[in-house]
Formats: sequence, C-alpha cells, structure tokens
Amino acid sequence: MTFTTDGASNNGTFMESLNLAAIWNLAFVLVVENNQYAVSTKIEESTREVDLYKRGLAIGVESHQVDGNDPLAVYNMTKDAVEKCRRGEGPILIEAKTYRHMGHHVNDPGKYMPADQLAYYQERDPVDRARNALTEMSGIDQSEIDAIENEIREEFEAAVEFSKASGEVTIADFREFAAAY
Ligand SMILES: Cc1ncc(C[n+]2csc(CCOP(=O)(O)OP(=O)(O)O)c2C)c(N)n1
Ligand SMILES: [Mg+2]
Repeated sequence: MTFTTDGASNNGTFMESLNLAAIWNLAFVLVVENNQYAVSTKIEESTREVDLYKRGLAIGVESHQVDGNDPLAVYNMTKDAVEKCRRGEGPILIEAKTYRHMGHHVNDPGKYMPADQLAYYQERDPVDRARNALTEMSGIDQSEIDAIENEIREEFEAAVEFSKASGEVTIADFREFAAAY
C-alpha cells in the first residue's frame, strides 16, 4: 500500500507505476490523498479531470473514490482493497477526496484557500467524525476518548524526543542502511 497526493499524481511515475502494477497483477493498493491543492495550486489548474481515480479506469485498474474525511468509509474501502489484492485481484487505486485545513508547510498561511470552501471541510473534520463515530458505535464517553488521545500524544512526543536525541544521520549510516537491503 502506497500513499501519494494530488500534487504528485501529475508526475509520470504515477501512471507508469500503476500501469506496471496492472500488467504484473501486483498486490498493490495505491491511495491518492486528493486534498485539492498542491501548495497554492488548486487542482483545477493542474488537471482538467479532477476525479483522479478515473486515471486508473483508463488503464484497466479497479479504481474507487471515497470521502477521505470519513474515516470509516476509508477503513472499509482500504480493507476490501487489501483483501482483494491478497486474493490476486490487484492492483487497486483509491482516491480519498479530502482537504487541507492549513497551508502546505509551517510558513505557508494558506491565504489562497477560499474561506467558504475551508469552512465546508472544517465542518467535516475527519478527527471529529472519528470521535463521533466511536461514541455512536461503542458508546464510549468523552473521558475515554481523551485518554486515548493523550496516550497517542505521549507516544508521538516520545518519538519526537527519540528522534532529537538520536543525532545527525551520517553518510556512513546511509551506507550501512543500504548494505542491509
Ligand atoms: C518531483 C518534484 N516536483 C516538484 C516539486 C516541488 N513541489 C514541492 S511541494 C509541491 C506540491 C505538492 O502537492 P501535494 O503533494 O498535493 O501536497 P500538499 O500541498 O497537498 O501538501 C511541489 C510541486 C517537488 N518537490 N518534487
Ligand atoms: Mg495536495
């Protein structure tokens, strides 16, 4: 399973690798996180066909579009795709339509994103939707959700600290890594 983006989908390797995966019947799920912007370039300015899953259909690849802000829909679709690929029915392309709630990077204020479009997607925030789905499906309460979120935050912060404490990567480290593969 490989994740790529709307911006990267206009690189030649996108179609080349998907086509190769198709003729070799590879167990390969390609997920395109289409957040509709490549830095400040909106998708309509980089391609006429903004439904990116259709590119797979053109080369005989089973391809789907899913609401990328709906975690359960994404979960179900990717689970089915993985099972199919394991049965030898791959590759499969999944386009997850989503949005960026901020700029491309920390120094990009994202001022080019229309306020109404941003507000539309903020109301459909996938994290909020996951919380609501959890509450509805399993009846867990807010304090349990807070506990899960704190656990994840601590794990994340520990990983950041580990990374900071690990020092700079050297050329010798790269050579050692490459030799191991
Ligand atoms: C091969 C290549 N071409 C161009 C760039 C310059 N570039 C950096 S980010 C970007 C757009 C990325 O868009 P996307 O992957 O959709 O990221 P998002 O803005 O949604 O975070 C481009 C064209 C690059 N990094 N690599
Ligand atoms: Mg993008």
